[in-house]
Amino acid sequence: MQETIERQGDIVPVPASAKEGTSCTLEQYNEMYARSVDDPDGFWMEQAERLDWIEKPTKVTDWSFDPVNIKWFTDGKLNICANALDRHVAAGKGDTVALIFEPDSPDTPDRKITYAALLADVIKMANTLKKMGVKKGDRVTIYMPMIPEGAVAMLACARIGAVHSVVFGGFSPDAIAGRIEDCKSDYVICADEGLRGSKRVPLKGNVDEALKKVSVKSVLVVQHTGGNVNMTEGRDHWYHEYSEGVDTECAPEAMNAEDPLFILYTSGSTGSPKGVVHTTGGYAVWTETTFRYTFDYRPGEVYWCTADIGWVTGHSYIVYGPLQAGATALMFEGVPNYPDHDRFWAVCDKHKVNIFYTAPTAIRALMREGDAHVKKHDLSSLRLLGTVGEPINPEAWRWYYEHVGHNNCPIVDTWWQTETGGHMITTLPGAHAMKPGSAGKPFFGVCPQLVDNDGAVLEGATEGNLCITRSWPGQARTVYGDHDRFVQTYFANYRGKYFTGDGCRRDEDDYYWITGRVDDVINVSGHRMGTAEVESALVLHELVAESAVVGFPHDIKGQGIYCYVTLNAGVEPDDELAKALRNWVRTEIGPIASPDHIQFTPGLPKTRSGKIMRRILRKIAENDFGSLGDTSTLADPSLVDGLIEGRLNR
Ligand code: 6R9
Repeated sequence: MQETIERQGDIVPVPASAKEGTSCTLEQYNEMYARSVDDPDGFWMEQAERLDWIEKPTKVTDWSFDPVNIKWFTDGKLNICANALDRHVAAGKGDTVALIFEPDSPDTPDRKITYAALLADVIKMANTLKKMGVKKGDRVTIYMPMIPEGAVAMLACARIGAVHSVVFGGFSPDAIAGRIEDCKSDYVICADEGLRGSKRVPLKGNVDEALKKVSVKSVLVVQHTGGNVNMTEGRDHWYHEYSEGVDTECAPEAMNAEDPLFILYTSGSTGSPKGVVHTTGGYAVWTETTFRYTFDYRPGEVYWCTADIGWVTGHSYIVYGPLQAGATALMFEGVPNYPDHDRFWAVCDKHKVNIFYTAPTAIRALMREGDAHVKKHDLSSLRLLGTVGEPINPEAWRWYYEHVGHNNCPIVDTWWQTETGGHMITTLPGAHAMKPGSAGKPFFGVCPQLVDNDGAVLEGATEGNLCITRSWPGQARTVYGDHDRFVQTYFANYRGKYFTGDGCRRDEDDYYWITGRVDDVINVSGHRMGTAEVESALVLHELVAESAVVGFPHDIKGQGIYCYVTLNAGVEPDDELAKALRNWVRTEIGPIASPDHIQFTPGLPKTRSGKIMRRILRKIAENDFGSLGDTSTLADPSLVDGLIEGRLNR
């Protein structure tokens, strides 16, 4: 029966349906949160007990933010793949469906893979990797579409102690090459092609291109579409052939809690993407615990996270979180608008999805298509909704709540980052009233703090830079090969604290509202992008002298990419060149980095010491000309009028 929710101003109370049978009421949250900060050792040991340890840790917390040295469960040994699969099979849950695979086309049959079958698949892949020469500690690059074999590849690496580095299937050959080179990976797992909205993505072709720049020992190719690909003798192996006859047993490697599990590249405000390193024990406990409490998962439920395994959300909340919790997770290969704009809802209806987790950009795009697409399908199975990746505007929140969640599904707005491994700030469905647009409350063990630009701590209802003052189990430990960069990026701005790079407001009820990045990182459709990366790609073009890239508000994407470009002397700008530059960035980085606007300018506004005044460029891109602030320190203040004129012309 549909519940009517009484709205109290901006507060939406916990729906009665969410209180029933919840694993965490408000009283429990308060009690557990207090314990998690008063007695972290006891609290986290208790959470860790849900997992199988090969050697139980005797030590829980062991960290410092000054100097930076982060360790959890230091003397414990475990294998996360065994916790995701073997543990459930041993407990008699082998017949429970682990993954439901919904292919790109609704006409292609779906697949349901039980825990026992998934374990067999992972063992086969693990032994194939061993046959290829992969050893504990080796880095393996995974470049796969959203098919179960992507998850199988990750779990197989984890099983044998290899460190995976998943590269999102939308990234370019250059981006793959850079990541292979940075982590010195000798092995690649890819598919022949991917499918997205009936279009084929040449995954193996892109790997071949990348391998013209860097070399690896072997490439394992999973046959998916059956499309034509080139195989290099001696280097490339078809998975279905090479795996023939491998052993059907493979004991999971005993990993130290602090052995690296994976590297995932993410954008920062400067330089090339950083290889964020997560280790085994803390990450395992963090993803299992956050999955369990944030989604209040109940046995038998179908859970669907629409992220790609190439992002951290896919790592933590398609693969490691749900599988360690023994859940049934849906994996979708396609896109929200193929064959039509109702695909998400058709899939929810078809598989009777109970928990649905997606990004605000997708909600906004689908909202724009109208309610009819939602109404066509029976969404009564939905019990809980979630969002991640960027702030959600209250209008999109309300639409999601009313039209998708039929006014009785709690929405969890989960704030977290690649570096945090899992959820950090979110309401818990059975415990907290919701405020549309606010992520809510800190998760167990998370101690947020707001500081001003000088690092002074701000108390009460206020707004500032979001820091976290204590370590949590799922925290990233380092940047691959560059610990100093890790320290400089996250711990140098405010000594002794982890700085998130986000701005945040805390209201009178101690709810947290993320306001967006305060550094030169932009968030395009929930994807993090360093403006510096787009700038470096642009200046690689032979006609470009200089560029400055900023974000601007975009109705669907949240933020769009605005590029100011100065051409070499004598080169005349025109629309053709703008188009060429757009394509150039797409090929250099990938389609997610496509510029929305290119504005040519004879020069960039700089201070006399040569620093680009980004504040001014941001305001102009936002069409906010009234508050440009002080422009008198510019070397050439007259440039600004030309920039405004250029903006008005587009
Ligand atoms: C999980 C993920 C992290 C950045 C983060 C913040 C933004 C993520 C958010 C959110 C507001 C939320 N972000 N979740 N902002 N509300 N619920 O997205 O990781 O790709 O590393 O991005 O995304 O700005 O700093 P990642």
